Amino acid sequence: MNPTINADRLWQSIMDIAEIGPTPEGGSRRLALTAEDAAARTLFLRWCQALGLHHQQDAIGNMFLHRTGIDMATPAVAFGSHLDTVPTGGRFDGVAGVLAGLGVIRTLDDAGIRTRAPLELVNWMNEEGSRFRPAMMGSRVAAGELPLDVALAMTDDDGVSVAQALADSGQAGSLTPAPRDWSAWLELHIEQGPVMEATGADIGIVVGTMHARYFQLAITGEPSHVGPTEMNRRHDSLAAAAEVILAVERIGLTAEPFGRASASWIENIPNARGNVPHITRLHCDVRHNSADEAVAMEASLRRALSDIARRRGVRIDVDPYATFGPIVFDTKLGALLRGKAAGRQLSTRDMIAAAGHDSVLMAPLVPSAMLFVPSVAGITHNPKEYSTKEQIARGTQVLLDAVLELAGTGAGP
Ligand code: HGY
Ligand code: MN
Ligand code: MN
Repeated sequence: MNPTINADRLWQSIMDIAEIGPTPEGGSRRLALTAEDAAARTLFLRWCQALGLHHQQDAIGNMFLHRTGIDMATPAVAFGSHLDTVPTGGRFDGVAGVLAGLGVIRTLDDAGIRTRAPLELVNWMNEEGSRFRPAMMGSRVAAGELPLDVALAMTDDDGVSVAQALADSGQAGSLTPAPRDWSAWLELHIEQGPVMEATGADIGIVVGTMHARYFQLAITGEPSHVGPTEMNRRHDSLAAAAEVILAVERIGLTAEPFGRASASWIENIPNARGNVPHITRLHCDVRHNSADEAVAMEASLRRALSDIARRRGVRIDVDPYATFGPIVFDTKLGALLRGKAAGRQLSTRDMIAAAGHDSVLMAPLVPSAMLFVPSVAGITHNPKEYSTKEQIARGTQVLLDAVLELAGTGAGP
């Protein structure tokens, strides 16, 4: 029988990380490469080095913690997730997957098990894309989907570049970002939706993801005075942005239940009383289970933008800067996870991920799969985000069982 995950220790490590960048409402705020993110990385690294794991870090800040196997020539079995959060983050998004991986390794150590293949635990840099776009930045660079120099030059709202933030936080590694020598990639993640709780599923087998299309919009009008300028002489970029935001929402509502669309970031210039705004920048994304439908949603968006621009005499520039998915995860790995869950008398449900995950970038490179644990009331990107100790431990146990099957065991040094 495989060793049993120490649920209390795993839960405590999640609570210890949650002490870093805590928010008053009980959540976590650790934007990528901030002091809080660096502090969480330091604590995580300390835990890993206490286990004798070998630390490598690449030039975009991805962390790789390597546990030797009996047969070093064999590609590693890899698993992990991300420690960065959104501004209104909870304590479990990403963290659960990184620390579940740590829990697997700690449990193997406790049991004196050396796997045949090496193991590799990963913390991906800037999965959220809240501070620096795009989301899944670290895994995109490692997968070769985003050039390193383009990522390094991206800036946050204060004009700080990724390169500068890496230097300031001490997170720039020496390794050139590149795909790693892995035989399989697994990611445990919270569901971030209500389906598993509503259907009583213990383990979500993520069989694929939505297709998402991200846009940076720039609306340019004309600065003028809020008093003397008659309404029909204005080219108000903020009023145009208001129409755009509602058009994005309407596109999402029309695409329900498998579509989503959100405008989530705004910058307004000069944002000054008395001044009709003349530059307003927005970030929005559309996503759908079907790639064709997501493309159709983009077409609707572009029609709406043209109409708004024409009626209001403003220019709207569209930067379609990133996408993700849709991908189908490895069916053999999915079957392995399903079988390991059944072996633990856990119920499973096949799921499609609506959120982005670093596994999306790994899937084309190496057999990849994800497993979900339930989110209480489906709440996420919210301080009230919650999964129970038992839910996370059950998922971690399935992860351990799958890792042992993939990596193999055997007597050894
Ligand atoms: O866009 C995304 O879904 C990412 O997880 N922030
Ligand atoms: Mn996440
Ligand atoms: Mn997230």
